[in-house]
Parts: sequence; structure tokens; C-alpha cells
Amino acid sequence: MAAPLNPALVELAAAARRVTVLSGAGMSAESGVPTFRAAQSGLWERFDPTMLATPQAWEADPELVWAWYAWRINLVRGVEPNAGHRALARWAERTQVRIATQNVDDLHERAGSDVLAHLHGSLTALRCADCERPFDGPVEIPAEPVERLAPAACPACDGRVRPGVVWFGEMLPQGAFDAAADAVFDADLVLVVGTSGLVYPAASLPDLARGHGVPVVELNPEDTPVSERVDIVWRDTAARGLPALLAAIAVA
Ligand code: BJW
Repeated sequence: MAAPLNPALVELAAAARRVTVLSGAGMSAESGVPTFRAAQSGLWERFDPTMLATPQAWEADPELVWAWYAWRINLVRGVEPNAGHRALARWAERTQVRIATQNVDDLHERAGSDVLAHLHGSLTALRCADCERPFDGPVEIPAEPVERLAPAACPACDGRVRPGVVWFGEMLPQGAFDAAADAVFDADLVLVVGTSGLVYPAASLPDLARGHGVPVVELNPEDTPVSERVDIVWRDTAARGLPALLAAIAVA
């Protein structure tokens, strides 16, 4: 059951005309997608995701890194948006809701939302690691996890095809951060959902909002470094809290 809602939160949300949502891995957790820093399952338990999501890991062992991403692509294909994703899509029918996500899945879109910015790219926007050309050819995605898998070869240059995600030390997609920053400056409510707030520059967005006088709410079942820098801390999960908020503002 959802935690009781803070009346100040309901009042803010009911009055908001321009909501900006900053979502992280916790948004998709109740769909069955493990959060980035949670223990991975099965054979990936032995690997540290912060070591795999790097250009250095790809250079050293592309077959290991591609096998990890193939497992995750398969996992995301097999799950559905949760009640939190769907609540945001419904909210957008009555007010402006802009979503800037760190997530590399497509669950917001599959729930019916337009996503303003995928700050860390997308699992399935494949491209050549050498010539950067987008790749939309067939890729082998095994049904069961494997520890090594050869990446596809680029038809133009024979380079290795990599996932279209942003690894540590890489630049964010052109314009993505600026679009997210503009959306927080222009909001009358910023809702930070399900992120540990550890990864920059995405983690700076709540502070940018507050610096502009925009109220910031954090929805997360756990304490994070963001918690002490927001106006309202809301301890609940995305799939419980967001539908409860939507129901409350419908009658507010
Ligand atoms: C629930 C829940 C439920 C659970 N409901 N909640 C400034 C200071 C220090 C360092 C830097 C800095 N600026 C840049 C850096 C370096 C680096 C960085 O930030 N490092 C930090 C680790 C210190 N940043 C970069 O390198 C970025 N690039 C960059 O800055 O370029 C410019 C530049 C280039 C070169 C030199 C210098 C500057 C790029 C960052 C790319 C991050 N990429 C990843 C991997 C993507 C691909 C993949 O998925 O494999 O993105 S890392 C990973 O972390 C992934 C995520 O999007 C990101 C954030 O994770 P998130 O979403 O917060 O997930 P979790 O798992 O951490 O947390 C889940 C949360 O959900 C928890 O709080 C739970 O409680 C909660 N939760 N269930 C709601 N049901």
C-alpha cells in the first residue's frame, strides 16, 4: 500500500502546470529491471556494473561487455511498464509533464509518455564503435544469459557494434543535458524519482532547479545524497507513490 501523502506535496502537484520528472533506475525496478547498483542476477552477480559500463571495459573485452548488454536488452524486452510509468503518462493528459531520464530502457515510451531526454542514451540505439554510424541490422540476442558474445560487425567499416548508451567518461548525447536543464528551469515542480543521485552531470539537475527557486520533490524508498537538498522527501516506491499522487490530485 502507498504511504500516506504529504498534504504539501498534493497541493504542489495539484497546482503544477509544468512538471519535470527526473527518473532513474528505481523508476523501472517494479517492472522487474534491476537498478543499476543493485546486485545483478545469475552469472552477472560476479561483475561490478560500474566497471562494465566503461569504454575501458569495452576496449579490453568487448565480448564480455556485449554479452552483458545482450542480457539486459533481452530482459527489458520481456517486461512491461509499471503503474508509475503509466501514472506519469496519464498525468501528461492534464498538465505538461516533461521527462528527462537516466534510464536506457524504453518503458516510459511504452507507457505512452514522450521522453524529452535520455541522458544516458538507449540500450537499443546501436551504433558502430569505430565510425559511429547507427546500426539497425539484426543482432543475436540469446534467450539465456551467456558470458561472452561477439558484437555484430558494422557493414560500413567492419568495426564492432556497441550499445547506444553513455559510459563513464563519455559525453552525454548532444543537447540532452541542455534540454533537461531548460525543462527544470521552466518547471513549477521537479520530481526526482528513483535515482541514487551519484552520477553527474544528471545529479546536478535537482540543484539547478532549486537554484532557480523551483520546488524539488524526491520519490525514493531510500535515503540518497539528493535527500538533504530537496524541498520534500517522499519515501515510497514509484509504482505505489505515483498512482496514489495522481488519484489524490484528481480530487484536490
Ligand atoms: C526506487 C525503487 C522503486 C529502488 N521506486 N526508487 C562531477 C563530480 C564527480 C564526477 C563527475 C562529475 N562530472 C562527471 C563526472 C564523472 C562521471 C560521474 O558522475 N562519476 C560519478 C560516479 C562520481 N560522469 C560521467 O562520466 C558522465 N559523463 C560526463 O560527465 O561527460 C563529461 C566529461 C567527460 C570526460 C571527462 C569529464 C567530463 C557520463 C555518465 C554516464 C553514466 N552511465 C551509466 C551507464 C549507462 C549504461 C548502462 O546502463 O549500462 O548510467 S552509469 C549508471 O548510473 C547508469 C545510470 O543511468 C546512472 C544512474 O544510476 P541510477 O539511475 O541513479 O540508479 P542506481 O542503481 O544508482 O539507483 C537506483 C535508485 O532507485 C536507488 O536510490 C534506490 O533506492 C531507488 N529505488 N527501487 C523508486 N521501486
